[in-house]
Amino acid sequence: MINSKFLLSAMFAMACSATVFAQDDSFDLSSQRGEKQDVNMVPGKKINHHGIIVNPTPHNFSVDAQQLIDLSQGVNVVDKQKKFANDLGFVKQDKKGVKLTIDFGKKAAQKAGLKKMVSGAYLLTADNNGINIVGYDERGAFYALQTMRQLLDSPATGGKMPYTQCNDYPDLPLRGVVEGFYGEPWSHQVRLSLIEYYGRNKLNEYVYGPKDDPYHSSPNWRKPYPEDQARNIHELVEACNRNRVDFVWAIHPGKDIKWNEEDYQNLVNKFNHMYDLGVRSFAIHFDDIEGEGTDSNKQVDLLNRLTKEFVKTKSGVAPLVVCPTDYSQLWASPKENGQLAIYGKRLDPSINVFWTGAVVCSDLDKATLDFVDSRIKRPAYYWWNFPVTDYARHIIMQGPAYGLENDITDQMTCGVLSNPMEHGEASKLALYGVADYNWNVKDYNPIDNWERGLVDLTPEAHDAYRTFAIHSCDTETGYRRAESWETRTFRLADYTDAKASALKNEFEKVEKAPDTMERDCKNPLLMKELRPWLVEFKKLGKRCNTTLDLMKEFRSGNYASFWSNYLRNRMTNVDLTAYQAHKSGTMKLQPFYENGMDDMAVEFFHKIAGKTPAFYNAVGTYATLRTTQSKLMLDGDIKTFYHSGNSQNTGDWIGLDLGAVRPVREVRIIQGRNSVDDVDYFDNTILEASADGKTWTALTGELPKTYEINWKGEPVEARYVRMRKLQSEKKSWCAVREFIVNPTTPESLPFKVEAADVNAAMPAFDENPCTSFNNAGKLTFGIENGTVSYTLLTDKAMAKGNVVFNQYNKKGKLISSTPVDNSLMSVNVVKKAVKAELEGSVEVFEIIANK
Ligand code: 14T
Repeated sequence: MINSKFLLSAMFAMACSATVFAQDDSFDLSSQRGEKQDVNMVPGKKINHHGIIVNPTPHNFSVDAQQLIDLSQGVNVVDKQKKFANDLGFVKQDKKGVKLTIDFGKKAAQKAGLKKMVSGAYLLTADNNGINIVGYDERGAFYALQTMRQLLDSPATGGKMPYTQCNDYPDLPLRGVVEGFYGEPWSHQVRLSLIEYYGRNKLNEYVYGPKDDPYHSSPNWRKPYPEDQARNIHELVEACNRNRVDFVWAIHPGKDIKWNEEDYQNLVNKFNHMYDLGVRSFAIHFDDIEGEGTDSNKQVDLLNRLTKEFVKTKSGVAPLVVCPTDYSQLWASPKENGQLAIYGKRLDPSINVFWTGAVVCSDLDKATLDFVDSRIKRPAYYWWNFPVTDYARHIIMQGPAYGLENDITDQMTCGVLSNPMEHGEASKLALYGVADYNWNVKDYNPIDNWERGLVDLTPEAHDAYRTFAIHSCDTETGYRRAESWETRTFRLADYTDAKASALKNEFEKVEKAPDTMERDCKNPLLMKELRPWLVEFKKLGKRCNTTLDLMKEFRSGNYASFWSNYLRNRMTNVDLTAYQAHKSGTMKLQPFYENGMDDMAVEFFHKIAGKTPAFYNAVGTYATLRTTQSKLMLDGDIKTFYHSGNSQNTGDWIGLDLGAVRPVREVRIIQGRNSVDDVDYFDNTILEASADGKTWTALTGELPKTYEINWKGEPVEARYVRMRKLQSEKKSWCAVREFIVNPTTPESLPFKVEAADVNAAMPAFDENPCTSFNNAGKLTFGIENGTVSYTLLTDKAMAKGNVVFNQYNKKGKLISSTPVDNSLMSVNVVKKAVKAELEGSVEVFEIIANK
């Protein structure tokens, strides 16, 4: 059941990536697990348009850019039905100028030979007789003007009109946007800016349904809008009318609707109120609800009665639209008595029905349309949950709009609506693609569209915007999107100067892009939305760039300088928190940084200590274990967790590679997102160890329903430790908050440690150079026999005051005191010394005893 905001966002992250498994009746999303985490590549490639850019891509389009009509004298507009006076701002008008005739209507369209008699179709010709526009309807003629405007704006025409033949039409009748996300609804200003963008890109639907508008959803759907908001809605309707967009006002009453006369009247009253504000199209959203509101027959009764008593009696009202509760194949009942089949049998045929596809955020394919269409007995209205980010609000999706099959027809869907991000301006890039796809399904080329969209949106800064966008696409755990597909990163072991210099080039672009956009981008609304991400993006570029420099320095063997520079490239907690709120580069850039820094720390330790550090890597049957996400179970923080991103099966395992065969004496595992009632854990496991990764020794017996596994015993020589899932029915994902092998404790050390907080000081002795603690006063420890010197890894540059390394004899007398003046330094053990002490305020990474 959905009972908390946290659960909601965690759950739909998963519901956004799954193979299909239909459920019967319930809406228990916690049992609806996503499966697939594959990231499909972006199809298509950039093409040469020879300087003629029109979006959406027209059908039957030919332009001769060698023959240009000069419009500098102005055009003589013959607007036969006097509808376009406000749509011609892009040309100068002059009665003596080139003739531009505009007409529309079925008859005129037939006479002119339009290829398809559908709303929005038009013919645009330009030659020595002038410019001629014939629309199938007013909208079609308006679209012809959009095409003409784009031709004049195209680089190849220099503001002149090329000879043109364009017999164009939309493939899908309903194209547009549903403001249907959770989170801050768009501002009035952004909505107006978007509506104009719809018009320019031949989108004709704007469904208004922001989940967090209180007057859209429960319980306030019954109330009229306050005056100022009502005025704004009226303005939106007018803006839509100007742009030949249908404004559809949606209501979300299902959380508390009572199927009685009173609530029916409440709904009609609200619709009448909206009608008075100019609204002529209405939708009812029954998504994300449970209980009474989900009753399919009652939903149908309501919709059919409204059709009869409201839609058909008021003048000019368009047929209703509905979002069913079963809007996704993930839980839609496939049965005869399921919601979709009931709609199919009973719902008024004029009503369109939304559908999100195989899962909540899914690609569009024929298989899922077949599933829904055969049940609802009409072409579904595709609600595409892209680029919505309400389930991953730290992400801004700037990648290509892709995942839409090229052989979809209007017999399968009546159109595609995009549910965008709460960042409206930053969603335009995706909408540029949605508009193109809807209009011309077969020719849709996602990469090419994205390349054009970048230029269209930020003509003055498109290179910089491209650099930001290509590294800001994926969601990590939700609807997976290709990212950084032109960037080749590498691990330290594979370093070559050639690879490094290619990457350096890219990182420099990343570092510079934010400043370039600040300087050149002329869209303040867009900049306002992107800015928090741009700030983080620049820092990301810088630390990646420095990582390359560090690799070079490390390889040159200048370890002292390397270590002090390395320290400055670590992310502080403040850096981390800031990055986590506004992430980019999650697929390649940040992993390059994290892996690079880890690799160097490991190799560095090897070089200076002469042994393999206790730095462990996750291994196992899940692909996500090989990504940096698996570090969340190795970070010593029990609030964060690794999440498998795939369902569990008997035989699956999650483990650690200890880097070398070691005596394993203790293992601690904390499973689940919590240890009380979470479903995401192996509910039947066994703990095993192996020296070679092939033959495994059981450390425990069968462990049913055990969130926390604690094992301690006679040391076993092993390089790998794992928990393996034994027989059970559970199919959910698996979460692990911590996976600890051989924790360093005061008892596990062969010498005595004294400090204000002894446990907190353990990172100094854990043989892991990536962990540290902040020494405040004195850290004292016994000197083992045979120790000739100590290597100290600290952060001297950040130390407050003096730091000294003291040595004492048996009687407790101070016999040596050495100032610590470098972050990497070695101190010899003096004769008779039995105790050592580090004194001063300094971050300590490792104290290595050399024997
Ligand atoms: F109406 C639907 F088509 C739909 O997609 N509903 C919501 C939508 O408002 C939201 O923006 C979208 C993307 O997060 O997903 C739907 O909301 C969900 C989906 C879940 F799987 C809410 C909770 C879930 F667990």
